[in-house]
Order: sequence, then structure tokens, then C-alpha cells
Amino acid sequence: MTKTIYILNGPNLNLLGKRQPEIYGHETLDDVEAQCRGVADEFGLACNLMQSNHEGQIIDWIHEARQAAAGIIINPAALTHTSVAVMDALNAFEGPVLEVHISNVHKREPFRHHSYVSLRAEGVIAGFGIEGYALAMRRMGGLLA
Ligand code: CA2
Repeated sequence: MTKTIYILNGPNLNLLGKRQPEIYGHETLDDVEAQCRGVADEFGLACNLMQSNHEGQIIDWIHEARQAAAGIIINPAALTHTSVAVMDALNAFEGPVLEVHISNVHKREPFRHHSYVSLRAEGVIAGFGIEGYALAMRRMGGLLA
């Protein structure tokens, strides 16, 4: 059966490509999805990209992933730096978790340097723009082979 990867995106990422292009670039979440689908096809995987501005919704999708997904790629956005609840939900997921940040969080304000999600993630990509998602998908293909 085809394995599905959940690509979860946190608060404000619906604005990707529409605001602050100097930090996050001009491409949108639709572009992210198209790039990830291309890599998923190469590996015989399916992917399902979702975005929510609500922490509880992200947690519900992580719970859903326990049955529906083989791996999770997550850009938790600001929840990265604040949410023990997202980390706890990811700890209840058994497959690989990869964390993606579009910007280089380590070059930004000190409060962006800590990630609760990194305590759970197998790997972290930051500062590669939206290409980071496709790179994470490629790594996911390798991890699930
Ligand atoms: O670099 C990333 O991917 C971040 O996860 C983005 C978050 C930020 O809080 C993290 O520290 C790093 C912010 C997402 C907001 O996305 C926007 C995109 C375009 C315009 C406005 C906001």
C-alpha cells in the first residue's frame, strides 16, 4: 500500500508568498505542495499538505497521522518555539518526523533559536527556503525505503 507523508504547516504560513518576501520568498504553499509531490512520486510515496492557524488543529492532524501517515514533515512556525503540546503529540507518533524552517532561524532573534519540536525530530532543515520541504521529502523517502 502507498505510504502517505503528512506535511503540516503552522500559524501564518497561509501567507507564504503573499507577505514578507524578503524573509520567506515569493513562492506559496501551493508551490511547496507541487515540489513535494514531485519528490513523493519519485519514491512511490503520497503526500498530504495541510496548514492551520490553530494549535489544536495541528495536534489533531498529528493524532490522525498515527493511523494515516508513515512520516511527518512539519513546519510548526511560531509553535516551534512555544508548544510543548505539539511536541507531546509528535512523541505519540511512531514514524519519522522531520522539521523544516524556511528561514534560518539561527540567524534571527534569540527566541527563534530554541525548538521544542527538535527534541523529537530525526532531522531539521532551516534556511533553504521552500526547497527545504522537498529536501525533507527526499530524506523521508530514504528513511522509509
Ligand atoms: O522560517 C520558518 O519557516 C518559520 O517556521 C516561520 C515562522 C516563524 O515564527 C519561525 O520562527 C520560523 C513564521 C511563519 C509566518 O509565515 C509567514 C509567511 C509569509 C508572510 C508572513 C508570515
